[in-house]
Amino acid sequence: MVEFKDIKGFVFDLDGVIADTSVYHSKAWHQLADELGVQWSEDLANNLKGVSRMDSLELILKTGGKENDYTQAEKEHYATKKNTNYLELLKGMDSSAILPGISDFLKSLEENNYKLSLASASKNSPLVLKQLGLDQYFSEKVDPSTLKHGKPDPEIFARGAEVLNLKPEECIGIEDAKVGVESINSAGETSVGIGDKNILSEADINFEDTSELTLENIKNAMEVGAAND
Ligand code: B16
Ligand code: MG
Repeated sequence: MVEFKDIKGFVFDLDGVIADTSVYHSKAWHQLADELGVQWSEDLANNLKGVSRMDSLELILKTGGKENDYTQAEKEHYATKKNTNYLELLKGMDSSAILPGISDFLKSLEENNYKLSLASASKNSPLVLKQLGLDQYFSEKVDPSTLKHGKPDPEIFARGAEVLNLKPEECIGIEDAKVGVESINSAGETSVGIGDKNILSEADINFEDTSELTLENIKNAMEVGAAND
């Protein structure tokens, strides 16, 4: 594992890492799955994390064996419908949706002169950051509409390092989704997975929730990782 002293930047996922918005995404997809007659499950909800809007719809249709039942125009209609529901759920969201420990962690990164960027698959991320009052931390964002491939492809996290003018090995990527951890790893960055260790087993470092996300904990985990190399 890379040494902690060589880390210069942090590349953040948004939904499920910075904010509690993955529950809103899930709720909006669940509503749509019911409408389409596709059985909802916890596995499906987990598999949708970090996946782009259109790819999420495709995955839902495939799960229900309905992948050939709709035209492109109909799929676009349903994707837009999910987004309208999601935006409705976001109304009224404020800084109380920031996940535990995140505000302090961002402050400590700024105080210690780390560079920060955002690698969210969500086209709504600028709006969400504004609503949370955190946009001042993320002047550098990867625009997901400019990407050729979604997570687990390395493209989004590789770009997250590029926008900071850093090499991938100088960056730590933070994710709550399995596909996100895979994207960080294949981009050549150190991965921190937030959530279920069994699902995020490929992460270099795992924390159960965001309250464990501190520079001290990351430093310790990297030292343990290096000792085990
Ligand atoms: P939107 P992240 C991802 O954001 C979400 O995890 C995923 O559920 C959502 O479908 C995707 O963004 C696209 O979001 O429809 O708002 O463009 O986890 O990469 O921050
Ligand atoms: Mg996420």
